[in-house]
Amino acid sequence: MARLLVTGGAGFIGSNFVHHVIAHTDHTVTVLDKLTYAGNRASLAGLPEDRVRLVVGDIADAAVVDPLVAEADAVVHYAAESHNDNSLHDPRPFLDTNIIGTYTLLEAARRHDVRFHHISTDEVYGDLELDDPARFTESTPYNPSSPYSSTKAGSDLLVRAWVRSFGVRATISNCSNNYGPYQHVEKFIPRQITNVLRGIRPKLYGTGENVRDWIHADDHSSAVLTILDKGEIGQTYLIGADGEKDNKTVVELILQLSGQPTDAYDLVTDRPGHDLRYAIDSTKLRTELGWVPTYGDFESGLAATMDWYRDNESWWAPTKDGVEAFYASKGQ
Ligand code: NAD
Ligand code: TDX
Repeated sequence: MARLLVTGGAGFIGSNFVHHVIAHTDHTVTVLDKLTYAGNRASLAGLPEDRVRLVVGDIADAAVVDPLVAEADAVVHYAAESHNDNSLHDPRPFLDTNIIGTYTLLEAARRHDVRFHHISTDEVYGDLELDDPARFTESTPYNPSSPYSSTKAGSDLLVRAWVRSFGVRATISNCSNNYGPYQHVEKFIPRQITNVLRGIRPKLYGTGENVRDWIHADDHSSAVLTILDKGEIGQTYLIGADGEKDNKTVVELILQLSGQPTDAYDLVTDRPGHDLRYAIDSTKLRTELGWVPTYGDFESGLAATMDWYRDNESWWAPTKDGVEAFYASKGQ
């Protein structure tokens, strides 16, 4: 049994991780979350109160962070400003949370010699051509494109420096695009699912050719637990489940599963600097630590996610109109 401090545990992937930990281990969890527009207490509803505690606070506030890190056996650091489109509109919160917040946590982990796992993204590697047979590996050079991905790259480099210079016991994982329950409706898959539920046509940026490598959030969680358990200090592990799909194919699948014509979508203004393709080679995690994903079939995982949004309208409805108004103001 371990005491985990999970930052950003009221967000999409963090809350999926907390549910996974409660279901599959006997660990206790303290969630540290600022409850920004992306955090939601309701994502932690139903979890046992004797095993999960929510502390509302900022990871960049050392006075809040220090005692929580001191009492933990391990920190699992999910908290971030996470949306590329927002980072193009207003980059400042990305620097404050992703850079200064990570620095603040690392200093506390260093002071109290606490095991640290840093959650990051494949976007730090930039993008690949559509016809490139290559996939990202742990040795691909960093080449981020957006304010979001550059601050995530910066946070990864801080973790590496704190390992090398100060002996912090840290690991890093860079994961591909996640889907599943509790994802904010600003993101691609929930935006299109809830559009269809509301009778709005799905919106594809540009030509819809861009490729993302989809993994179910629950598989991301099992990978992170595997790294916490067996990962080698100082190492980086890429997490992916061989789920490459272009955006048009995903929208057509959502429409088909909803019983709608598969061409009932709109092409809208492209994202500036839009990364073309991401693809992960997760051989290291699979061969060295023995991790395997369980959601092999994207279509059934997507159908289950669509059911979740249909059954949980009260979770997403309060944010939907504001998100659509923001996109409409940008022609998206
Ligand atoms: P999210 O935006 O859904 O959740 C982020 C959470 O962090 C929210 O609960 C928010 O309230 C909290 N938060 C933000 N700023 C904070 C601060 N200063 N102090 C405390 N809490 C704060 O994000 P997500 O999609 O769940 O992503 C979680 C992590 O996973 C991020 O580090 C992201 O870079 C990484 N990641 C995401 C994906 C993906 O597909 N979404 C893929 C790979 C990696
Ligand atoms: O309405 C849309 N239409 C559209 O075509 C939206 C919101 C997005 N898109 C496209 C842009 C991307 O090619 O869909 C793809 C996925 O977009 P997002 O959900 O915004 O994800 P992405 O930019 O790929 O980043 C995600 O994966 C990596 C997460 O948001 C990041 O936090 C993570 O690091």
